[in-house]
Amino acid sequence: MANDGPPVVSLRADQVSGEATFTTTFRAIASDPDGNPLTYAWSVDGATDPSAAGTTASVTFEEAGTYLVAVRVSDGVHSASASVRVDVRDEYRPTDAPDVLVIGFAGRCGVAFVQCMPPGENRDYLGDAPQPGTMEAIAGAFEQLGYTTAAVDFRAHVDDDLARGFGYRAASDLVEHARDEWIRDFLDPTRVVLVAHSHGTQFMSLLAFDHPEVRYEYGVYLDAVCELWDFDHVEGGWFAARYGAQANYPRPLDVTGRACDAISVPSLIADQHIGDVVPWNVARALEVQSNRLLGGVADLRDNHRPDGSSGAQTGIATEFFDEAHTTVHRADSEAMNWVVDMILVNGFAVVGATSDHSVILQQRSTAPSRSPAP
Ligand SMILES: [Ca+2]
Ligand SMILES: [Ca+2]
Ligand SMILES: [Ca+2]
Repeated sequence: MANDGPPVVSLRADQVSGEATFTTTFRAIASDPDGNPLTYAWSVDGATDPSAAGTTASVTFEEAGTYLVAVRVSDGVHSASASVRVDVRDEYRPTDAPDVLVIGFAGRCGVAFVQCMPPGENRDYLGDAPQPGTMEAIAGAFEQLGYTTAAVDFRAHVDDDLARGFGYRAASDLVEHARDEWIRDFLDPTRVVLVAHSHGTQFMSLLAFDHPEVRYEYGVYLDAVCELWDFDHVEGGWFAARYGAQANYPRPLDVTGRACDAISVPSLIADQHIGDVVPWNVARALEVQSNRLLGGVADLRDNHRPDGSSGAQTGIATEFFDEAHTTVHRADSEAMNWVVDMILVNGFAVVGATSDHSVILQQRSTAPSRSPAP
């Protein structure tokens, strides 16, 4: 068979621009004046795509950028090429990322759960159902507002325990994953909400201080207490020995893991518990304080911002005179009903706003009835 002339080729694509992730099918339309049999070689930005060898190729675009998809057709002697430019945007988070990520920290066992040896046996009880059902109640509030949610709860402990749940390190990893994959600079970032009970509030606050690059829509402080914290985490360097590399973190804890007199706040004489200082990247705090009168443990300090401001600057605080430390985190408590109600009333502030003082925050001493989503 004669082979005097080169082949001719043109390239068609069913999509040449769009939001990642998407897959485009490319189709080479080729002919040869001599009728020679043709072979096809495909490339993306000059790199050969070995998975495509025929007249069509499928390419999946996962990252933003401009790509040149080319096909080279050969009749064995001569060849011809054609290419198509593909423009890929990535302005929106992946479709499998939730609207709202709720991160919870349980408190110390031995108070809410008596049959254990704290802190080693602390466990992630906030996700237990039906009681206390804390995570489900918070996530349910956002679902009632029409958002998809993912809720993950952690124990008041640095490290993971297969039997008792994940600890602070895993929560930090989760925040970094959300930041890199679900938030980034997307126009519809996943919103992050924090909730913690008792000792867990120190870890929750630590997480927010540790990741100032992440915005947290709410911090729900359910009776933040520090009693026995030093006994658990400081004496003997127990916390420090397990934390490691603390000098690399901008956290307010000192090297011994002291959380309960860690932050100096202007206008307050005593150094504050980190669980009583709401960092600026937590948009709104919902602070619950339990019954102080009937004995036992309670949050005795109102929350402040790092500059000493309080009140509407932080969000809202309410004391529940009828409820104890061991019940304020239960889904059926007056306190949790109030928390859910505040979320339903206020929803989210506008993304990108650095501060928002327009929220509806009412001081209440008793729980309101549930109101429907606005
Ligand atoms: Ca030819
Ligand atoms: Ca995307
Ligand atoms: Ca407090």
